[in-house]
Amino acid sequence: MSTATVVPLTDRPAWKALEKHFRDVAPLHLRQQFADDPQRGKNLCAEACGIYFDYSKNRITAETVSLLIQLAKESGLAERIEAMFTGQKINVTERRAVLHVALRAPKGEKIEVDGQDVVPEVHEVLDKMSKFSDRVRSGDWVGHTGRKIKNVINIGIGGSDLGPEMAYQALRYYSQRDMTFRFVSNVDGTDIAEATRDLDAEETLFIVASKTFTTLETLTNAHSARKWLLDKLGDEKAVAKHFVAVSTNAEEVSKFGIDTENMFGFWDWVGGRYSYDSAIGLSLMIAIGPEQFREMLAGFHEMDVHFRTTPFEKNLPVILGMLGIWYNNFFGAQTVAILPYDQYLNRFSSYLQQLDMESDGKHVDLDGNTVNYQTGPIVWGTPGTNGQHAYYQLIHQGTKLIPCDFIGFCQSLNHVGDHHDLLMANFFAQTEALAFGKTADEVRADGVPDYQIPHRTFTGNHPTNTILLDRLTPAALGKLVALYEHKVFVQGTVWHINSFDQWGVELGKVLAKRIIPELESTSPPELAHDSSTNTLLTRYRDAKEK
Ligand code: G6Q
Repeated sequence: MSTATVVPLTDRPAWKALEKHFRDVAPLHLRQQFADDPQRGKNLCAEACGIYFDYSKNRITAETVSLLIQLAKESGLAERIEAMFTGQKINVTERRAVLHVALRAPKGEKIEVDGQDVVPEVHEVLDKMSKFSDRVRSGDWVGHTGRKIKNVINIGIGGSDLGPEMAYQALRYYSQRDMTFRFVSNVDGTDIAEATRDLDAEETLFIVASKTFTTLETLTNAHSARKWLLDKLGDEKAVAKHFVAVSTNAEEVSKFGIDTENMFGFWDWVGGRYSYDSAIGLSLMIAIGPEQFREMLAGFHEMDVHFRTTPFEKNLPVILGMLGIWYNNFFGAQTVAILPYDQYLNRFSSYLQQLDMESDGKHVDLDGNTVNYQTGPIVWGTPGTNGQHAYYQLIHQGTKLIPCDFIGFCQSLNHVGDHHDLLMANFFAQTEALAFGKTADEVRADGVPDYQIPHRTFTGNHPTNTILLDRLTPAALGKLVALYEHKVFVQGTVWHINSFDQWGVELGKVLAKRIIPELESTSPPELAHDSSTNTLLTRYRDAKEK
């Protein structure tokens, strides 16, 4: 797709209009805006796919929204959406299509890459995963000594770890409870040691999940897992029953000793951080079963259709993405907090951190020019209410502007006393307090002594989005993840960057290689780094020998 036709971001008419408009809107207070328009809380809302999205507590007016939508249009967003959904090679630096949406396309839909429909292949792999998952869950697939598999350990890192782990945690309620699922990613030996120490090798299945099957951390962990297994079972043949792989690299899988019959494939048009709904989600499928996995895919697909077909004014990923642009590029906000009020979503912010920061953490545009505006924000957060007793202080009373996404559910999956009402009372109270604050007069009226008044005053006017769903189901998770995937895409499109490469990650994959022999060799080569690195390496080598 040609990228040359897009006007540079800061020259687009809507951008210029937004710069001017910002000067009018920045001084407005949400307290006043809600007082002026009693219907604001109903007007600045959108609802689709079972997601109620209230964006009224943002520092915007109706005009802001229409200018942001105008900017999305001037950025060629409609064309880019079509380019992605029709398999054009929009990942220009790797010359690849970007088709995570094909992973959840229903049978019969046609999506072509280089003239070939990829949807049948997607379903072939899904069917193979389903058969395998059913066999493991039912006890038909047994370990080398004939015992049922009770433990599944996914070995992967980055996109091959964060997605499956986040989704397993999120959907744990729906998982097979007599099985144990663990996720090993860190090359720190502690990770694999702790994951295996209390498990019986005869009942343990390892899934080695690596798109390239060359990633140092994953292969090191996989080899250590293999050794652990063989030490316990003492027979090379055991590997076939206790190891399967998820990869695009059959040759390396087979070199490792895994029968490629037990390999689940995917494709170069699936980016690591967009891959947990492919075979990379095999551990999740074993946990929740094929049927619920497919329900999750249907949820993803519903959001895909919404994103592709809904006018921007009502389009959830578009509105969410453009509000992010408003704070990032006009208010100068550096970060976004993702605050799910659901314990099952305890890994959701970390997952989104990779999705967003690896995708839009770029400083050159699609044409290779250094950008003269801010791109991807720092994404962080933890589940509520824990954060309230930790860092919310800074959000309420610090000097930084931190836009927050509050995510909550009307129904709890675990009915324990009145916990859910208490949780959600906090959820609603926080966005209210952040928006409206507490004036000095209000504080004084509470009888607070004068010397404390400035300290106990809350300026308010802190922007939040509220994303409210009925219940955390597999489909709901799919919708939420797709919402954020597309939000990231919307922003990447406006910034005119490639959201689908990750050269910064590739750098990490080669950097350590030079140092490994310097640490491990018995006759190490002379150190030729800078004086800091040389001294640190020498200190490490000396201390290690002691
Ligand atoms: C994701 C990144 C990165 C990748 C890991 C693991 O988009 O590319 O996080 O997923 O580096 O790579 P492999 O799956 O190839 O082991």
